[in-house]
Amino acid sequence: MNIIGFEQEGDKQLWEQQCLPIGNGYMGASMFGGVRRERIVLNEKSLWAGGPCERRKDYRGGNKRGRYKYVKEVRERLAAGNYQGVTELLPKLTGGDDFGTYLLLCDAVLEFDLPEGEARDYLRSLDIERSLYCCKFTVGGVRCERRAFASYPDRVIVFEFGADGLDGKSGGLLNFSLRLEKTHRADIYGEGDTLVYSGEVEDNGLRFDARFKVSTDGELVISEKGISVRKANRAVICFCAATDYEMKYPTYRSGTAPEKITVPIVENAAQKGYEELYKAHYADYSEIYNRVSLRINGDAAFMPADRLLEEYKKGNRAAMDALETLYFQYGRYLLISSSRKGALPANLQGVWNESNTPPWCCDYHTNVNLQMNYWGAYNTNMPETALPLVEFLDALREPGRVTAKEYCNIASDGENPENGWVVHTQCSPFGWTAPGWDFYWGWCTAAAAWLMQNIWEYYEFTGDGEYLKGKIFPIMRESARFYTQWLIYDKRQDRFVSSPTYSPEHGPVSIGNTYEQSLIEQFFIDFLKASEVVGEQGALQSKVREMLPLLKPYSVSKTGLLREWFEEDGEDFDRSKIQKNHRHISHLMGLYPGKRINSDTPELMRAAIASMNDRGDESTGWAMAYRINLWSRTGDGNRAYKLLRGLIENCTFVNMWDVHPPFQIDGNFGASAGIAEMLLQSREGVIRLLPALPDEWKSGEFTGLCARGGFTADAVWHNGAVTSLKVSTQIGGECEIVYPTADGEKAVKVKLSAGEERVIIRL
Ligand code: FUC
Repeated sequence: MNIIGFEQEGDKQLWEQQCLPIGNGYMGASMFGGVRRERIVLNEKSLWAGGPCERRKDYRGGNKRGRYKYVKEVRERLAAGNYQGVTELLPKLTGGDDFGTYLLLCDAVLEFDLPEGEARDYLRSLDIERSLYCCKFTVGGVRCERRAFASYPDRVIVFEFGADGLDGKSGGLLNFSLRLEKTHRADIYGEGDTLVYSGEVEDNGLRFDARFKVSTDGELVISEKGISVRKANRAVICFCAATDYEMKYPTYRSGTAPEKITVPIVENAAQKGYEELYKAHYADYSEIYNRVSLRINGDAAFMPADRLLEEYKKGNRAAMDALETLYFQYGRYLLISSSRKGALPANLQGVWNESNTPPWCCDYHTNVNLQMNYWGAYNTNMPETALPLVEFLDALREPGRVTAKEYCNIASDGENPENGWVVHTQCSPFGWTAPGWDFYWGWCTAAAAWLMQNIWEYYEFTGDGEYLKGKIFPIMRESARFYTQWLIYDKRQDRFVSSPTYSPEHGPVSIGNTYEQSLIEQFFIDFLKASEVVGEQGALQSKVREMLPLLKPYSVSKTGLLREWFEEDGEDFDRSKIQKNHRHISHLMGLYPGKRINSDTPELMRAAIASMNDRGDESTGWAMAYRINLWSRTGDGNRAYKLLRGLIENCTFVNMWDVHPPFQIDGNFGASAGIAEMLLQSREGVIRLLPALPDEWKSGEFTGLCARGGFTADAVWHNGAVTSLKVSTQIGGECEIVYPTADGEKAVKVKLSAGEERVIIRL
């Protein structure tokens, strides 16, 4: 099933629960679908407060000067075992509080004049296969149909409104007005057939321009009050918004008036018209979306989303199959809709946001969330959705160098212009890379190492060596320079450590916690592989090779758990700061998304499983999604399924958005990636089919899931056994495929040339 639909009007105040989102990476619209009154929340992804501007001439991305002195002192005290003694210094290891926030563009409020009476046959739906929103109903002899989609190729959001007489004769029944609410400081005026909303963000003077260009067969009046359409059958509004933001340090301004972008876009779109625009949108969207299909057990009939969720909770199997496949594809829909090349990456809410004070500033959180947003990009066959992340990280290098200098004394200069960059727990489009304004959530030196995993995997899945060499590798190389200088040798622990460290977001301050050490270790492993691919060997690679075995991230506690803190079993260790069942489960990075803990490391795997049991199966949205992936990697499909079920039952709104609370989109993305991980995993040239299949998924089929090495698999299964299997590749290569059959596990080795596909089991 691929439709999220409602048969009743929802409460328009309950944005995070009721809206249906459409987007094209640059912009988003949240649709509520009212009969007489419609609220549309509009967003433009670069519309942020904060950053450099006239009134913040001294903006430095949150970086305070010369903080490395305190870091040095903290390191020395920690190394001497004086853990208590660092508390007074930690407030020095923080950034400023001039972070800024993602903003709402505005609300569009529409009022429709319709005959009296109750609306009938109401259906508001989001068809994620067609990437099309629709709201239709009849009232007092009038059939209304309103559609909307967000086109990436034409960079517009298109709204279509129609009204027809049920008698087939009467016309001119479409009468409505549109006005803007919750606007920023702006001029709002009519310009011919276009409503213009043009202004600037009060905080930083960021200029924006938004245009609603109307085509209608009725009477049209546009003024500063908004749009009025009378006696029409149909009206189409082409909407485009843009700002003068540019992802470029240090000014972050393009110098181009935003109307230079919006005017040609809406003119061009209006010329094309609805049908042609939709055709181009569908071609673009479906080319990505249709690469992957999934069916679990039988085919599912449509059920309204609220009922679907209710039936799910009751354990209705058909509803569960339907909702699980929907949830999987919805994650893909949301990423295609919120992360496309040319725009900023998906933030904590993708691109959708109804507030000027959204939770956590609706930012780029990098201690888990931004990474999780992109977990499904590769295995669910949409690598191009990750390109905005690569661009974003590339652009973070310059401001990240300032943080490296001020906090770590790792300076870039004329001789060493790319000597190391870093980012901590959060960042903004204005290159805010400093630690947060409180050490206990804000300090996270391994965030960049983790992000490197996200972009290295672009190569692992696509095999695009040119892109690796030209774009990804330079970012990785500069990170490698950073970490080789940041790590220090700790005599007592006999290893190279990151110090100080703080395991997100609980526990005491420590040296070389498992989170940091394991993320840096995975990064070093990946960096050496990347160096081989691009053919670069030198002093940096030698240094990484030398440090790698001395990172020693993992150890097992007295009670058989994977240690989150190296010092965990020591007498002085402050256990009071540990929160049992904490949502972050940061010591398991090596199990997922990393690859160091696996079936070839049984002792670590046992400890990891014990740790997951210790942490428990109840958590907040994204943390549930994380656990699905973790359990998948252990091969325990039933446990992964239990987490998926928990996520859907307890952490999902009726519009299928993930609840932290509040709404946070990483849980949607993480769960979608996790479902793929239950069906296919790949590591070191081995592809495993159905590695974590739950008992409930008796039969099913998928097409287009991706494996490392550039392979794609299609499979059908019955009673846990693969009954049909095809593998293909665009780039050619060798792999081993392991799959369950009715007579046990089978493994075959295949060697394919570029563009080849091989049927391994025919139906
Ligand atoms: C992580 C979580 C918080 C929140 C934030 C956006 O740091 O620990 O709870 O989800 O991201």
